[in-house]
Amino acid sequence: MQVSTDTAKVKESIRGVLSLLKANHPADCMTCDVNGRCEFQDLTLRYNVDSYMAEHSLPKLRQYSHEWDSELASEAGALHDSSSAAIAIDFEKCLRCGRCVTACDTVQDMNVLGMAGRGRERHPALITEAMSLSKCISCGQCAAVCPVGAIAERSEWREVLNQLDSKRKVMVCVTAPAVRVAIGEELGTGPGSVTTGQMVAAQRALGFDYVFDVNFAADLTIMEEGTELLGRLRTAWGLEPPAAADDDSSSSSASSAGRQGHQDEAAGRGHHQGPGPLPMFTSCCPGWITTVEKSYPELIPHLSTCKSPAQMMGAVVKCYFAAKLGRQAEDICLVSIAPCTAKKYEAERAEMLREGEGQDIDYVVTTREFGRMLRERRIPLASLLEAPFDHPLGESTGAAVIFGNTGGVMEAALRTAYELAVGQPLPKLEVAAIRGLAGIKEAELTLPDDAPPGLAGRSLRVAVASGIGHARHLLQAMHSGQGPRYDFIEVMACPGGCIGGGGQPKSRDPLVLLKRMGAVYNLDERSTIRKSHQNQSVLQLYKEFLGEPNGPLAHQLLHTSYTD
Ligand code: HC0
Ligand code: SF4
Repeated sequence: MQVSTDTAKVKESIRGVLSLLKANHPADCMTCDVNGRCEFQDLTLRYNVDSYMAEHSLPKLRQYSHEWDSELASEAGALHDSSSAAIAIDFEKCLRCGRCVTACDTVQDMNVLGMAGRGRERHPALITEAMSLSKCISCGQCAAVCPVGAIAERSEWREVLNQLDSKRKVMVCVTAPAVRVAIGEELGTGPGSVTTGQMVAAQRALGFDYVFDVNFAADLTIMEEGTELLGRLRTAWGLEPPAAADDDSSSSSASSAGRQGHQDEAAGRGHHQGPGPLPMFTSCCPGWITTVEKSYPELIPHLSTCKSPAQMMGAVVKCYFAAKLGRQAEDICLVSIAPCTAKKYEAERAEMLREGEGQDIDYVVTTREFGRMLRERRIPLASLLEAPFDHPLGESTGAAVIFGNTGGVMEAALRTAYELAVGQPLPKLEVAAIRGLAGIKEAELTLPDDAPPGLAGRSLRVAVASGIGHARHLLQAMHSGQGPRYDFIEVMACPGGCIGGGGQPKSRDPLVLLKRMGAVYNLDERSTIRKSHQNQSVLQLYKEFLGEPNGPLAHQLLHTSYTD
C-alpha cells in the first residue's frame, strides 16, 4: 500500500480541519502566553488557513463554534480553572487533541484529566470539580505537551518584570540545574546546547542585582541528605553514631550574630529528631512529595527531611545573604528559574514560610517563562558574552549539575556518602547503572573490606525512578515483596528527571531528553571539582554560619516536614 501524505487533496483537507479548529478558537493570540511558541499558530500560517476561511462560509463556522462552546461548557463544568498554584487551565483554547490526558493518565498514572463527551464532542476535562480538589501533583507534564495555551504553567513572568522595573527591592536570581541545558533550546539554539555563561549574562541584562546558582544548594543538599542517610544506615545497622563534630567553629564574621539568633530559635523549636527508617526516599521533587502526601502517606517517615535545593537556596539567601548585606529578608525579592511547574506550588507550601514572614522564594518562573522574558526584553541570549555567577552562592561542583538528570541526585549522594563513610573515594565516580532514561534503575554498592569497623563488606542497594507511573510500579513491586530491599531511593516526578520537567521547552524531537541529558553529564565531566563535599563555599557556609550538617541551625533552615 502506498500512503500519500502531501498531495494537494490532503493539504486541502488539512486546511479544512484547521479552519474548523480556528473557527472554534478564541482570537486572543496577541495576549496569549504561548504566542510565537504555538503549534496551532504555526500550522494556521503554514497552511494559509485565513484565506481558506475567507473562501468558505465563515459565518456558518462561527455558528458551529457557538454550539460547540455551549455544549462543552455544560458538559465539562468550568472551562477555566485557576485554583492550582502551578497549573492554569483555559479549555476555551483546547483543540481536543487529548495529549494532556495521555500525559496525565498513561505517563504519570495520575488520572486527574480525562476525556468527556462522545463522538465529535469528545474533549479533555477535569475529573474533579477543580484542580485544587484533585490529586494533581503540579508536574506540568500536561502543559509540556499542550500544542496551544489551554493548559499552561501559572504565569508569573510579568510580575517579575514589574518587580525588576520598580527597583524597590534587591533583586536576586537563582537557576535550577536543568535550565542551563534548555534555555538555549527555547530560544532556538537547538536541544542539548549549553548556555550557562550567556544565561547569567542575560539575567544581569534583565536587571538582577545578584545572580546565584541553585547548584550551590544542590551541593548543600548532598551534605545534609548524605549525613541523614548515613545516620539512618548506622541506626539500621546497629552502629554507634560518629563522634559529634565541634559545632563552635564559627568565625568572627558579620554573620555570627545572625547565626546565634537563628540557633537559639532552632533549639527552641526542637526540630532535630532521631534518624528515620529505611529505605530513605529523596525529597527534592515537589511532584513526588505531593504524590506521597496525597496517595502514600504511610511513606512520609521514609522521606528525607531535607528541603529541596531550591528551597534551601531560598532559606540561605533570605537569612544568611540578607544579613551579609545588612538587609532584612523582606528587602530581597528572590526569583527562582526552574524547569518545573511544581516549584511554584512548593514555594507556597505552608511548611516553606518563615514564621511571621513571607515565602523564601518570591517568584518561580519556568524555563519557558524565562525565554518569554528574554524575548520580551529583546535580550539576544546566544550572542551575549559569558558572565560568571556571583560569589559565594554561585559556586558549585559537577555533582550538583547532574541533579538535573534522573539518577543524578543519587549519584551525587553516593559520591559523597561513600567517601565520608569509608574514607576513600568511590572507585568510579560515574555510576553507570543509574544513568540513562530507563524509568526504573537500580544499583548495588559493596563497601570495601578496609572500611571502618561495622561497615566493611556491607552492601548498599539503591533504586531510581522517574515519572510517577514508574514510581508507582516500583512501589508496587516493593509492596508485594518482589525484588530486593532498598536502602535509598530517588524519585523524580517527570520522565528523565528535571531535564524533562513540565516547564521545559516544548519539543517534538524524540531525542530531546537524551540530548539534554548528555549536555548535563558533559558539564559534570568538564568540572574541576565533582564532589559536593569539596565545594569550598559550602564548607565555608557551615563554618561561618550553619555549624555542622544536620545540626540545629541546619535543621531549622534546611529541613522541613510533611502533611498527610
Ligand atoms: Fe530540579 Fe532540583 S534538580 S528538583 O529537577 O534536587 O526544578 O533542574 O532545581 O530544588 O538542584 C527542578 C532541576 C532543581 C531542586 C536541584 C533538586
Ligand atoms: Fe496531571 Fe501532572 Fe497535569 Fe496535574 S500537572 S493534571 S498530575 S499531568
